[in-house]
Amino acid sequence: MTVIKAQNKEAPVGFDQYQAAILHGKMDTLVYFSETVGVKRHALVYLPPGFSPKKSYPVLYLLHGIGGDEYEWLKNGTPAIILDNLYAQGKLDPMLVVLPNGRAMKDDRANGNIMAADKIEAFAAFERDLLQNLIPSVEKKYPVKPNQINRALFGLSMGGGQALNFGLGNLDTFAWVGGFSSAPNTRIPEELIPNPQEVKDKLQLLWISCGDQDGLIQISNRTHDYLEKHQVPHVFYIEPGGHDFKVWKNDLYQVSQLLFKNIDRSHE
Ligand code: FER
Repeated sequence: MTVIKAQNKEAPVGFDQYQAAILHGKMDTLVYFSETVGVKRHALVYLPPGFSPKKSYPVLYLLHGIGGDEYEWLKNGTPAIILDNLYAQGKLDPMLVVLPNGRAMKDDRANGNIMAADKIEAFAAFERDLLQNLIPSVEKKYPVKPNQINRALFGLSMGGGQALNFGLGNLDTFAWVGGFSSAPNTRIPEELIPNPQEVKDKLQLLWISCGDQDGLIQISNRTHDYLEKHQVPHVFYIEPGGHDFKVWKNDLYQVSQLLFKNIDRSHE
């Protein structure tokens, strides 16, 4: 069982500070037609420094929370800065990062009552949009390595619940799965992981993290307890902090360095 202790593993000072003197990735916008919702939808895509259409890349799908949309990570989490800095230090395997809108409904803005039943349902409906509409559109527009081993699904809070539900529910589509401060939309462990052996066989990484002051920590604890009971290897990472972007930025810093590494690519 892999357990990372938080104390000496937090991101170093400056990890989220813009540095002019290094190479920078680019933010792109993907517009795709969603048959699931019946409208055009938008996702942001971070292309790593040195991106070339002649190469091909694995993809991290990174999901937002209940009060956010496809811009939430960009506005509050500075993912491009964090990743640019890690690339400059040679700490990442090149990947695309897709920031979708996880509220699969016609008006997908976080307006009005963000807890309204139709909006909560739209977070569940995003599973179909992701699998049937977004992923195929990403793989059509960008030079992307296909297959489960090259897809990661992570998210924060409501998006953490989605990442765990959809990732563990589609083990042939994603090999790297995790939730940051996952919300009550996370399935109960018995439904989330009905077949622990299959998770052991198919996943490269299962990540559960939460701030130690977060009111939702019980969700992560119960998932971890079940995984431990069934001896499913995973990272359980409890870090100082609450339900906020200080924690999620640190999570992105930690997780991105684990992704797509140590895989046998001899067959590609
Ligand atoms: C809830 C509390 C929090 C809930 C969702 C959240 C669906 C989500 C929080 C977030 O995304 O930050 O009871 O129910």
